[in-house]
Amino acid sequence: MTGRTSIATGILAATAAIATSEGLAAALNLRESPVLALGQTVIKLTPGPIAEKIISVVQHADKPLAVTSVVIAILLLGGLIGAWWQGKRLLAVLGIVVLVALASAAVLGRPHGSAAGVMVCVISGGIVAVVLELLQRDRPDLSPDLARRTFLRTTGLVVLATAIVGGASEVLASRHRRRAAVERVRASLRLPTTRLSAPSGVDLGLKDQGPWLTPNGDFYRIDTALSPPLIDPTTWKLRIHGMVDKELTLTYQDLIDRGLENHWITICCVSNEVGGNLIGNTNWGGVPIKGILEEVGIKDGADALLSTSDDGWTCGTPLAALQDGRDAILALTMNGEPLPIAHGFPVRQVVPGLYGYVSATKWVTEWEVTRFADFQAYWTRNGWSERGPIKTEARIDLPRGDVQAGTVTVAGVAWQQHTGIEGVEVRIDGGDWQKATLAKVPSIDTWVQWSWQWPADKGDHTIEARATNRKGVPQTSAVADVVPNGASGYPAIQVAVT
Ligand SMILES: Nc1nc2c(c(=O)[nH]1)N[C@H]1C(S)=C(S)[C@@H](COP(=O)(O)O)O[C@H]1N2
Ligand SMILES: [Mo]
Repeated sequence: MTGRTSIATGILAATAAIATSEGLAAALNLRESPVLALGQTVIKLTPGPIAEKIISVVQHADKPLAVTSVVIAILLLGGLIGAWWQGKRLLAVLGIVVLVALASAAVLGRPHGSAAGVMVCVISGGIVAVVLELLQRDRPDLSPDLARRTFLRTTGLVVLATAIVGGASEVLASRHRRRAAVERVRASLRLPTTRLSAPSGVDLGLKDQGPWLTPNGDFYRIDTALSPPLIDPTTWKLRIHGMVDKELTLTYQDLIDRGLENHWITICCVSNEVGGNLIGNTNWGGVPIKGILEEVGIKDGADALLSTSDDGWTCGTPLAALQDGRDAILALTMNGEPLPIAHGFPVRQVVPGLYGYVSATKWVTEWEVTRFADFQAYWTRNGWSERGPIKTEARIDLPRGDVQAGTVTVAGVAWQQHTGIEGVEVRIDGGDWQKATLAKVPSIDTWVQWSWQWPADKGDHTIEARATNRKGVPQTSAVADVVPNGASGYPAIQVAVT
């Protein structure tokens, strides 16, 4: 067998092992296959600034990218194992052991990892050996021609079996069934909430500018979940413990019984570049967090709420922001409907004035009242700041593309949730700042749309904007990267006027 053929058989053996592991994971109803668990581990171990660069380049393809890189790594290792199988058996076996060990560690490191998952890894490792033995076995008893045909037939059978098992496992994967079941429950919920329409005057109604009220389907999504947690609200619980006078466990019905408040709140990601669109505004229906904290009683010295999601993501929120009376809520609804699964169904946190990574835990299941000195949350461990108050920012949405000389509408949004925006100014080619007109807002917790009529001359021009908050402080011109606590600097666009 040539070196190239033995590498190819190794890649095929690895493919068969992946198909087997996916098939077993589906048959055993595992929450996650080993490949998914490995992908999650890659996401978790990627250092923050690197993760940030990757997200900024590949945008929402970050999740497929994590899975693809895991699959490619497994196939490469498979190729090596195939090359070693005949001459360096010990190395080849060691390669399989390493693969099984890494996959098992990834499975066990996940919140719902189990012994069954490890068994799937072991069996799949065995498949690599079985396939290599089948395909690379020496057949001195056969004529070269017959040996070749036998090899091709066996290879064909392995490919076929791999395709069938892989295809079936994708169809049968338990997450599809569980997702359908959770979607059915979600659709049947009748929550005591009203669908608010945007208050009058908030939307300038300009063509090509996004609406003030972001539709759920257009709302940005940021999280570390390769496949979102699928939670039945009837079994959902929030366990509250730590530095509290009395522990408390809340059910979905408990929250409904407390009554849902609706609040307009804009949420924003710390990874939003200047001018970026990782920001959205909607009305959230939920239960005030402040009252729940009062009920459990906070012990002296506590300054943080460490929240954990069903998928093991963690978030540290300053208690002060949850107790100072702002509309921090445990949200059940988004724009009048139960939270979409991707946005945290059944329950998530929403806190005006803080970036999502320190406040907006989706699929939340556990609260520990504690001290910042005693823990590090997911993104803090990865290089982001411990606390993430939102910076004053403006974004320019219009004009899009080149325009004709004359009066041109320049427009955008500006925000600093829970401080509010007092004014926005625009300047052309570094000239004087000109006051833009602001639309209305229902509170200081949302973004505000702004516009300015520009008498545009022919030529290439740079448009910049800056917002000033309601404390009278203009946004900084200092350019900062999104790491460690959010981007800053004036948004700018280049326009050719013809
Ligand atoms: N469970 C969980 N919650 C999470 C995250 C996550 O990765 N996992 N990401 C946070 C971040 S960084 C942001 S910006 C917001 C985004 O919420 P959205 O996807 O509903 O827009 O969710 C927050 N809540
Ligand atoms: Mo974020």
